[in-house]
Amino acid sequence: MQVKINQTTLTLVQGDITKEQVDAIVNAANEQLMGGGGVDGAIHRAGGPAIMAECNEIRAEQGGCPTGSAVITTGGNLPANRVIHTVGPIWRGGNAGEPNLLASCYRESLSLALKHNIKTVAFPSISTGIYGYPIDRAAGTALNAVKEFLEGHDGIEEVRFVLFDDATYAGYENALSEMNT
Ligand code: AR6
Repeated sequence: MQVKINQTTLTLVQGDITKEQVDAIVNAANEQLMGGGGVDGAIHRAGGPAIMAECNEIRAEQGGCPTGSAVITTGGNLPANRVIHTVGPIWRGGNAGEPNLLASCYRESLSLALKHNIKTVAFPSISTGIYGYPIDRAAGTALNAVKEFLEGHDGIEEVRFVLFDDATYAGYENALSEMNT
């Protein structure tokens, strides 16, 4: 599924983000940038140790990456040149600021992409795995945050959501169909 927002193409695909041929892929990381399971584990496995080496440097310099913010490293051996690491909120029922923090992940990642002249960027579904964010709610928040950002900023050619399983893809497809694009 694909729509156009200003000059940017917004695409939904199902697949493994580590295989994507884009300038940067986004990682759903943790605040310590220590690696883990889910898409984080897959990215470090596929990209090799150069990614963790840069995460270690960032941790030494600034102590990690607070929830809702983003940092950038090399893509190591990945097809993508860069990895943008962002930290989604852990779902605590929805009244602990989760939607704002999740939206901030997308905004901060796209700001960082623009700053680094990245033209094509792929996102996973941040927070909806180990962090337990319900897919339907996350999909609406994610797509709205990206749409709002793209309405205010030119320079990114494509934002691609790479959704791992059927249920996640369906959740994003529904949310995008319901949006005014
Ligand atoms: N490509 C695309 N999406 C994937 C892939 C992949 N290769 N592998 C998993 N997903 P999660 P979170 C999907 O748990 O909820 C880690 O331990 C997955 O099916 O990766 O933000 C970190 O270190 C789900 O739809 O991220 C943190 O501690 C989505 O990616 C914590 O998990 C996100 O699931 C972050 O949890």
